[in-house]
This record gives sequence, structure tokens and C-alpha cells, in this order.
Amino acid sequence: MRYTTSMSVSSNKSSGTSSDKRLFDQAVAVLKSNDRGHYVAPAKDLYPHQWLWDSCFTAIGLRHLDIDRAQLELTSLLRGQWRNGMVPHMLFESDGYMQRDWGVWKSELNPNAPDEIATSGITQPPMLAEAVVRIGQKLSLPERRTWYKQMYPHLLAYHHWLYAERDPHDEGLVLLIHPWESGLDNTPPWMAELHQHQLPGWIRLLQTLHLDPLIGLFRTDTRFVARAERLTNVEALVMYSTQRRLRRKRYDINAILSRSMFTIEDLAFNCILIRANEHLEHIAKTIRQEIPAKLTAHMHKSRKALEQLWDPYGRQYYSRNFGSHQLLKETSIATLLPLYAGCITKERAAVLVEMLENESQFGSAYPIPSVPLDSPYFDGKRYWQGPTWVNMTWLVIDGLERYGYKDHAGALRDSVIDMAKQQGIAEYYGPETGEPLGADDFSWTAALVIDMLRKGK
Ligand code: 2M8
Repeated sequence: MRYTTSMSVSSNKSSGTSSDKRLFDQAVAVLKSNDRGHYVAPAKDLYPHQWLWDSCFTAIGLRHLDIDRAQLELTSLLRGQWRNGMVPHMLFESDGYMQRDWGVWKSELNPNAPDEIATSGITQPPMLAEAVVRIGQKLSLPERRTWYKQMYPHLLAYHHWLYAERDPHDEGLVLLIHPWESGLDNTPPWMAELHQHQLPGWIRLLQTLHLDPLIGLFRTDTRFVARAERLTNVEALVMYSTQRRLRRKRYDINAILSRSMFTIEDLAFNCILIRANEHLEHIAKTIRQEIPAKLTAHMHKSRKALEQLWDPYGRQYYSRNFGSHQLLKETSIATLLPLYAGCITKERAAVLVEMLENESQFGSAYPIPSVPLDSPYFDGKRYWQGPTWVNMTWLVIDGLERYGYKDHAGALRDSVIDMAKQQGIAEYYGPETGEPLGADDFSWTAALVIDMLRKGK
């Protein structure tokens, strides 16, 4: 486990607080510069809108700086909640630039979309309950109760929606309909599925005729980030063509599922949901509310259902294809998230910790890589196919603490802090070099570095 070594010479321990203070100030400055008043944009040029899980991670950092501002981050996210309970993955400001983006989604096609604000038509990992509880930890009991009472109906509606629409066979596992919903856009299980089964004939033809470079002319993301770090042109085209398909179906789940493309029971998403359910139970208890029996039944089922994603041969959990029920046997950072879900046995947790320690898998010099080093998909620069992301490390740290791996958790925290001190507050980092990659001054990195400097307290 290379990061243990780096911890032992950690500037965090030896040169102590002045460099911590510098990093803290730097992280605060990043959040301030991305602050649009009622939400913090993930980054300046590449990501000007409000994203669901970005705002949740950001609020977890903001709670150390200004509790009202942290609460505002979540209440402004909920302006986008649909009448059926869905919390969309993006909210678009009417006076922002990049107006093109909300025209792409046209959320108003669905009668459940809010009237006041344009949103996307899909969701993202349900980190909301976690953020609500983390903010709650900073409040006095009466204030916490008020805060929870305000958030509870929204959370209830969201979790209810997740099961009602996304668990049609009542299996306890929710399905996703677009790679963007996973938050890990080009993660191997999704990309394997895309290349093997989801390439529409016309895109395959473009590829065969080597015309895919033309697609590059229409891409906006690669104006801000190196092409080698993002999706390939073909993958980007599939992302947009899938999004168009969802729009043609007016984001109606029955229409979408009648002839679906991507329908994946995503491991990371379901782990986050299982943990979010536990937070929801805590919130309900604190305000003396009873969660409706139907939802409670779904929540219990989910904890058990995670075991269906365990592969005894590969000795790890995987995502699953909703239709065929085949496990998608590609290892990724999601593999470690059952630790965060918190409902697996100690024995299974130990197997995951072994993978984390293994230097040819997740034990890179700057952990944790989003894809293990020995995976055929590993690419140290490409977005969710190798780089280290601070939000994922934060989730794994939380899980490790829960299972009693305090030293591992501490070492990972120190490693993130050292990396940010040396390399700045980037979107993601090279797992072997530590080099900063993606957008500069990235909000959730800043927020979670603040949280780690405060040791989550
Ligand atoms: C990335 O996703 C967006 C699409 O939602 C993109 O690639 O343009 C992902 O890293 C996602 O997890 C993140 O929420 C979003 C904004 O930071 O960027």
C-alpha cells in the first residue's frame, strides 16, 4: 500500500499547520470564485450549471464555512425537483451563458418538470440525504429538527420516485438509463456496454468510414479540457444520441423502458442509495416521523439485493444489466463502494480492502484510481477511466472508518491533502504522477479537502 509510505513522510504531520492553513484558504478561494450566489458551479468554463451530486459534496464543505450558505446550496438544488419527486442531474440558469444546454434537454416536454427552472431529464447519484445529515451535524438539536423537517418531504419524494420508476420489477436495485446518471460517465462497465451493444447503426457506419473526427468539430467540452482526457468522439456521440432518444420519449419512463438502450443497475449508484436510505431513517427518527411502509420495504430489500451483485468467482461486486441480469464484469472505483453502503459483511469488506492495498490494482501512488491499474481500460488521464477523484476517495474513507479501518482512512485522507498541497485543487489527478487534470479550481475537490482538513467534524 504505497500511500502508507507517503503518509509517514507527510508534510501534513511534519511541517504541520501552516501548509494546512494555506490549503484551507486556497480551497475557500476556489469555492468563492465558483459561487454564483445561490449555487456553486463545479468549475468556471466547463461546468457553469448546477449539478446534483456536485452541490451535495460542495455543501458538505460549505458547512464548515457558513451553515446558511450550505443550506442554500441544497434548497436551491431542490428548485429543480420534479413534481414526481425526481431530482434532476442539472439545473440551468435562465440568465447564464451556454444557453444552448437547456435547449438540448427541453424539460418542459414532461408535465412533471418544474415551471420556474429548466432542468435535465435524468438524475444523478442520490447524495442528497448525506449532505442534509452532514449539515445537520453542525446544527443544535432544535435547528437540526427544523432543517430536517424542511428537507424530509423532498427526500421522501425523491426516494419514493427512485423505487417507483427505477425498480419496475421490485428487485431492490434501481436502474439507470444514461451513463451521465452514474456520475462516472465513461466508467468501464458502461463503456463496455456502449461499445458491445449500444452503438446505433449510423454511428457504427460513421466509425467504419473513419468520419468520427468530424464529430470533434461540434464538441464544446474539448475546448476546455484536453481531448485525451475526455470521451472519444464516438462515445460522446452516443451520449448525445441517447439523450435525444430520452427527450423524444419526453422522459416518460414507460416509453423509455418499452425499447430501452442503457438500462443498468449501477453498483455505485445503488450503494449510495442504500446509504442514503439509512440517512433518511435517521432524519425521520429525529423528527419523529414514520417512513411509509411501502418505502421502508423497498429500503430493506435494497440492502439484501446488493448481494445479487456479488460475483463469487471474481470475488467482487459488479453492476448488472437490468434486462439480461448479467453482471458487467469490469472493475472500477464502484467496486469499493459497498464499503460506503455499509451493509456488507466484514469478510467481504476485507476482500475489498485487499484490492485497495494491492499495488497493481487500487494501491497507486496517488490513490484511489477510478479504474484499477491492471485493468485493460486503465488510462491515467482519461476522466473516469483511471484518474483519482477526491469525491470517490471521500466515500471510500467513510466506508473504511465504518468497518474499523481507521489507519487506512487516515492514510488516504493525508494522501489527498498532500496531493492538493502539491498539485492544487483540480477536477481529477494522475493516479501515478499526481498531476492535476481536467478543470482547474474544481468545487467538490475544494469542498472535500476542507472537510478532510477538518476530519469530517
Ligand atoms: C461530469 O459529467 C458531465 C455530464 O453530467 C460532463 O461530463 O459534462 C461528471 O464528472 C459528473 O460526475 C459531474 O457531476 C459533472 C459536473 O462536475 O461532470
